Amino acid sequence: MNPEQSLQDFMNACQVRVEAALDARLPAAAKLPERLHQAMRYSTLGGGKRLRPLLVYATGQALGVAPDVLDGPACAVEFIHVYSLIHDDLPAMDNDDLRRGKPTCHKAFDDATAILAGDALQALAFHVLAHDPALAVTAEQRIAMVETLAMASGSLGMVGGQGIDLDSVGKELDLPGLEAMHIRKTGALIRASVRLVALARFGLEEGTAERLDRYAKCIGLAFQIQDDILDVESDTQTLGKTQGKDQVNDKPTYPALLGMAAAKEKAGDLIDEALDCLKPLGAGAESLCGLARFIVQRHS
Ligand code: GRG
Repeated sequence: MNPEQSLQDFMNACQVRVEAALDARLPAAAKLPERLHQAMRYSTLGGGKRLRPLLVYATGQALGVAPDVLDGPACAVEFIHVYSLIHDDLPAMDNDDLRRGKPTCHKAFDDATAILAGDALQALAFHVLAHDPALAVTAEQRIAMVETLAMASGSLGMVGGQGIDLDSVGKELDLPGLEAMHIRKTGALIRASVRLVALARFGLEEGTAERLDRYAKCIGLAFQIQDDILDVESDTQTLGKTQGKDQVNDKPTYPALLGMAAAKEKAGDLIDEALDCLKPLGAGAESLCGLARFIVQRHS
């Protein structure tokens, strides 16, 4: 099997796995309040690359933590991600009609239901981490995992990055400013996806945890650079969301600041650095290596 094929197999298997795990953890559509639960299921199920859950399972593979232990953390990071997408698409934020190839939550339902669906998915993420019976860890580990996800999601993480983004409209962000925004907005949750598994692994040596954290930080930034590149070079159908919005909204991006060629080079350098971090982990880190490459090779 060539390495690309084995990555594709790994991704397919994890995507199927996490779809079932998400389905099982979401409230049934027929459960009161039905419309809210339908909206949560509509936005969560049947779409997206599932990059953050993939990182959870791939880190588990590298550290010898079994997938069934990790279904809860994989769902928790995806629930936070989906909540952020629902809220980001609202008229008060990015005002988008299309997400994952279908109408955004507030278009398919209404603004108020979309706000509630995002709120409830966020709460569900923490419920799953705090409660999931298959997550075989000590109470201390569980608390550390809840704390990690809370920090990554809140005003010092993802929401803080969105805050910087909102403040930056119509202003010139320089490269450090742009980086500070994306390290929080996109990077924090990607980093948490890897860190949650390091926390779930008993007796992990500090050096390995640090290398994994550096890997995650590099791919998080590379992911955002590629996102900016695709906003210029791809099309709405392939992306499953409206293409070209960064330029229309006059958003600071890596291609705008650095030029397209330098933006691609920077993304490539970050992936090289990420791959370097994984070298001491050996063959078990193959999927993490593959996901790093996938991040800059993806088309959507
Ligand atoms: C509004 C609470 C709140 C937070 C907003 C992360 C974020 C902060 C908003 C998401 C909007 C966005 C388009 C961010 C840019 C990068 C990004 C996270 C893209 C979407 O992630 P993918 O490509 O999406 O992993 P899929 O659909 O594949 O899961």
